[in-house]
Amino acid sequence: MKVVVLTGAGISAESGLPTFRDADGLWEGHDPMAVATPEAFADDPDLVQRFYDERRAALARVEPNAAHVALARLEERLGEDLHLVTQNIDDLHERGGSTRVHHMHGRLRAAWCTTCDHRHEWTTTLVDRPACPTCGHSTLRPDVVWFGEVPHDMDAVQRALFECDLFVAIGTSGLVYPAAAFVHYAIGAGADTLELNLAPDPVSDFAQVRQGPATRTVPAWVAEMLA
Ligand code: BJW
Repeated sequence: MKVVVLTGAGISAESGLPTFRDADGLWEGHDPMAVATPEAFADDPDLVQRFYDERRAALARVEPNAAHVALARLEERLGEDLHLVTQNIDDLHERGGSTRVHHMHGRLRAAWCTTCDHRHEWTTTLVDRPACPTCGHSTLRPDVVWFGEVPHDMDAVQRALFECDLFVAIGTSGLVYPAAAFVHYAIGAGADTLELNLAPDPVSDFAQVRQGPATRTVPAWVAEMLA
């Protein structure tokens, strides 16, 4: 069986990383969504760099949870028949044991040089304008996808969606495109669809919806898949 799993911020919430739209308030007086744009970066680069520097530091303090680990077990069983696509920029899937993850919105632990276009693994800060290890210019930004930018790996993800038998969305509000449209691609391909969410949208396009925290619903679903 070919399976595509899409994850969102909800899968990492129980590891201690805040979601976007459930977040209880503002970051330094700013809506996190308003900071995640190229316009915000052009207007106030220090503010945006600090936002990502703080999240990069927070990532070092958290651990993958039972939902990340369960998906790694599913990969062990399904191999290349599983495509794990995440909107998250954290690395909790990898630290939970997954080895093939499509990071469609980029990665927090990577920096992209807008001068020479090289990407570098990055675990420290960017607000202090470090030099790019390749070209020496101080033009590194977080290697993440903001509104209006093109998500990564879309050809591979779309191919997987058109071929899948089952599409599962975990912990995402389904408000941001193109990820929000994946369920429709999968339905068009004749796939079964399942949503796992703490508070699913009452009007859902998914054939089946299971409500609950990811650390409960994901291991339970994976156990069914492995049975
Ligand atoms: C739990 C839980 C628990 C909590 N257990 N569950 C008008 C119409 C249609 C589209 C557009 C439009 N105007 C503009 C667009 C396009 C735009 C867009 O979608 N805008 C919308 C606002 C409408 N999209 C883009 O610009 C994208 N690019 C694009 O479309 O390019 C064109 C193109 C596409 C394809 C091929 C070629 C070209 C880019 C979007 C980039 C989004 N970037 C961000 C920031 C990334 C960096 C960062 O992390 O800071 O990505 S925004 C933010 O939202 C982040 C997330 O990945 C993304 C999705 O959020 P997510 O994961 O769903 O989180 P939440 O907080 O919304 O939801 C959490 C969920 O978890 C909730 O449902 C909870 O219930 C649940 N939950 N605890 C289980 N314990």
